[in-house]
Amino acid sequence: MLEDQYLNLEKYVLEHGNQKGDRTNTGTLSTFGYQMRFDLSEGFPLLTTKKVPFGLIKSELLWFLKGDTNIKYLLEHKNHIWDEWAFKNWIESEDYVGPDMTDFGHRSQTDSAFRDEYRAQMKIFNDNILNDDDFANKFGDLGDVYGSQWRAWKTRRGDTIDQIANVINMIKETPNSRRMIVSAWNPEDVPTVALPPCHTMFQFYVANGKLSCQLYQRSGDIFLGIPFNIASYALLTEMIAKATGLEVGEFIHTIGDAHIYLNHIEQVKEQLMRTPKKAPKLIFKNTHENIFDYKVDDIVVENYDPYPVIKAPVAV
Ligand code: UFP
Repeated sequence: MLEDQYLNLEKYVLEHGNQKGDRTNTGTLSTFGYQMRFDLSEGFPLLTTKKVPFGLIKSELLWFLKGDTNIKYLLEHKNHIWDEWAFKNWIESEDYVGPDMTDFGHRSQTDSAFRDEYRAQMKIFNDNILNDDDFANKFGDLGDVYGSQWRAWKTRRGDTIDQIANVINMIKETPNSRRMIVSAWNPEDVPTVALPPCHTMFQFYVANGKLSCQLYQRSGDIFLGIPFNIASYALLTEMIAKATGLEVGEFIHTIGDAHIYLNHIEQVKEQLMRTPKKAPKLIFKNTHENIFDYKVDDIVVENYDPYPVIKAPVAV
């Protein structure tokens, strides 16, 4: 079963993980250097042992691929994954006149009166982004996040590099190349950005008419983050294989610090009691010659019949 790769990671870290503190003060069980291999010809690795929201994964990936860094596109697709990062820019600006939102991430998890206030301000923020272009330009843009790192990496010379277009060209023209890498990690930015890239770099490999992709992820929240990351990179591999006329090979997921937060342990155990079902199928309803032209409705998963979601707090 495709999904055993992931369930084995959960089991391994539960049994062998080091108890370790972390930036969020939640505490983790953690291991260093772990690899999963998903043979994409067997199906699409969207977990069935709990529901994973493919729609959010898809719109986020298309957003990255467009080189877009403004959350407006995400909000138009009802995707709120990146809201907090943009919201922070707004509440720390002079334009913000609402109630004090300092440390909203922690306070909204522990203080229910504050949570209501926070939700009300977030709603105002989202409405402004969607309805006011000037506001969206000012506060919706996240700067140097994946979209710009992938499609418009800034060079010292003052121009930009489109790493995705370059890697697609290389796959087509020099498929034996060992240099087909996209990097998001910029040491110059790391000290100042809010969240240094978790998916640090990925590399493609072509053999026997099949395209494989390996991701190096520096840090992975096994219960909440990794299921998203697996599906996102599997989708990216499928899209790039389509664009280059290749079959799909493997998605190889290598993780640096792979951790289960201590407040996710019960959820992980609950998930491990479930028997995985057959993996769903990824279907392209429309294909585009240009990978940057895809719309969310062009891609669907079929035969996805997961167990229900298991709720868990996000470490902030
Ligand atoms: N995280 C993921 N996947 C992601 C992402 C974040 O698992 O795609 F953006 C998790 C890993 C870690 C936290 O638990 O978010 C980032 O914290 P840190 O920067 O301290 O590693």
